[in-house]
Order: sequence, then structure tokens, then C-alpha cells
Amino acid sequence: MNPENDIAPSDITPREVFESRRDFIKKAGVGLIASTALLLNCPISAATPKNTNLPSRKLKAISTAYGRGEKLTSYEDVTSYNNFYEFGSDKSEPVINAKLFKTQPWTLTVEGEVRKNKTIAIEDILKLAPLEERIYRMRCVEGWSMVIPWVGLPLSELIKWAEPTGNAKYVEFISLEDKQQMPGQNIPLIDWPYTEGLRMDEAMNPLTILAVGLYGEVLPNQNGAPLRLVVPWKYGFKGAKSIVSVRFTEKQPVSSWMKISPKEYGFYANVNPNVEHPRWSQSTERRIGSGLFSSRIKTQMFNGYADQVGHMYSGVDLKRNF
Ligand SMILES: Nc1nc2c(c(=O)[nH]1)N[C@H]1C(S)=C(S)[C@@H](COP(=O)(O)O)O[C@H]1N2
Ligand SMILES: [Mo]
Repeated sequence: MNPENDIAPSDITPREVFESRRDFIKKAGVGLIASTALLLNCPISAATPKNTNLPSRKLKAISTAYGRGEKLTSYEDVTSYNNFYEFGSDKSEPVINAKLFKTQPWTLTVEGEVRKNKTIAIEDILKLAPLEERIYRMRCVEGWSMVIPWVGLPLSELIKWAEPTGNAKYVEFISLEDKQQMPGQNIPLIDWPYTEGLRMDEAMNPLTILAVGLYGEVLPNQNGAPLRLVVPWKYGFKGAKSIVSVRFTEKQPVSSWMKISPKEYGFYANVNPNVEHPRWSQSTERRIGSGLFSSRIKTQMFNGYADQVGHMYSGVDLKRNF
């Protein structure tokens, strides 16, 4: 079965991206049916990237089985309907306000419970493991969702490089703080910088990735360039954008949204249709781009990833640990 064949290419991918892929696939002489490890070698574009240190706008990535056959949210919607409070609290603002955001040079530090503090440049993060394309369903706690073809590498690869000590039980992710570049940080809505956290086993889970791109290209600034976390079974706010530090801790970190409203946003933030947000139900979601009058779809436990992640929560009361 190959459900991708039932979907018009224009439904799922901007034309240039689709065509460059089809072109490559033709040249390489492999069919779309070829499954897991089809090498998706996007042609290098002639345009020089302006705001990034990455090799080119297009990224070489290995195509994977993750999310194959899902109907993708359009590039337009993925890159113009964003939550990125550093660039404004309205979802239409980040695409405008992040236009000149400078993501080059960019380094990440690892600190806390590690053998020693270290710094790594974005180019070297890209060398830790081959980049993969992973199509993931994403659900925001606000009740909307998207399906996004991310490009990234397993977070576990960075963690191995970081050499955490035996005391490391949690991982904290810290986004950039730069009031000059990030106008939203002049408003004390969040105790800047934005932070998030995962339990060590969640961070090491194969589904958890550090994304550097989407739709086969370097991440647009509004989506968290040059490096952001993607955790598909959790609400979107877990996916910290424009990360500058990863800190290993013994105690559970208090994330930005927990500080703002602990009754509404818990540490776990697992997608769970049975646990209501105090102000609204979480049983359904609106898939962005599915049309103004289309009905909402049912939200699945762990956003549909229960088979891959459910085991990590056996014995955890998910109503209390929301
Ligand atoms: N630094 C930072 N990261 C962030 C946010 C933010 O405001 N600042 N918003 C979060 C929320 S609520 C969501 S839903 C996702 C949105 O990611 P997207 O715009 O790429 O879809 O980013 C998350 N990461
Ligand atoms: Mo969100």
C-alpha cells in the first residue's frame, strides 16, 4: 500500500520541492514505493543562504518511514502560522518579525551534569549523524495541529556527544535571549529565556529529534532556526526553538509555561485527549489547512505515538502528571 499515490502532489508539497524530489528519484531510478532508507539527495540550490551557516538552503536527508502517507500541511501554513513569542504573541507575527534574525554563527553549549562543559557549532552538530526526514504530526495545546516534514537528527546523538554523568535525570533546553533581535522579549510575558525540559528517557527516545530543517530546506527563522527540539507525542510548547544550551540536571526543571500557569501546563505535556485543559477540552483538534468548514478530528492518545512511547509512562498517573 502506498497512500502517497492517492494524494495530488500539489496537496502535500510546494511544487518546486516536489519536482526536485521527483526529478531526483527519477534520476536515481528508484520508485516511490522503495521504503525506508531511500536517500533523498536534494539538488544544491544556486542561491546563497543569507541567514544561515548551513551548507545550502536545501538539505541532504535520508527519507524514513516516519509518517509516510500522511497528508502534509502546506509549506505556506507551516511557515506563516507560528507560535514564537520572542517574535510576537500573535501567530501571524513571527514570519514578519523574525525575517532579519541572525542565525549565523551559532553555537550550542552543553552544561550541568556532564563530564565537562562543551560548545559545539551548528555545522558540527550536523556531522553527529546523517540527517533524516521525519514526517510528524504536531499538536499545539491550543487545539490545532499540523503534519510537518522535519529534517533533523536524533537528539540521542547530541546527548551521547555531551557525555552526561550518572546524575543526569533530566535535560533542559534553553532558547536564545537577545532583546535586540527578539522584540517580544521586551514584554515580560515569559521569564526569558524560553526554557523546556524532558526526562532523560524521553530525550533519548528515538522519536525525539533536533530539527534543522523542514520541507527539505534549512529551517525558516519563524520555525526556530537554526536548531529546535521536536517531540511529536507532546504538545507543541515542548519544542523549544532557537536553542543555545542544553543543560543536564538531577532535578526536574521548571519550564517557561509551568512558571506562567502551572495548573494549565505540566512538565509532561503529553498529548492526552482525556485530560482537559482547565479552559477547554482536548478531545479534538483542528487540522490546519483542512478547510474552514471541515469538522475537527479526534485527538489521539500521545498524539498517535502510543506504540512508541506509551511504555515510558506505565505506572505514571497521567491525570496528575499532565
Ligand atoms: N523559544 C520558543 N520556542 C517555542 C515557542 C516559543 O514561543 N518560543 N512556542 C512553542 C509552541 S506553543 C509551539 S505550538 C511550537 C510551534 O512551532 P512551529 O511554529 O514551528 O509550528 O513552538 C514551541 N516552541
Ligand atoms: Mo503550542
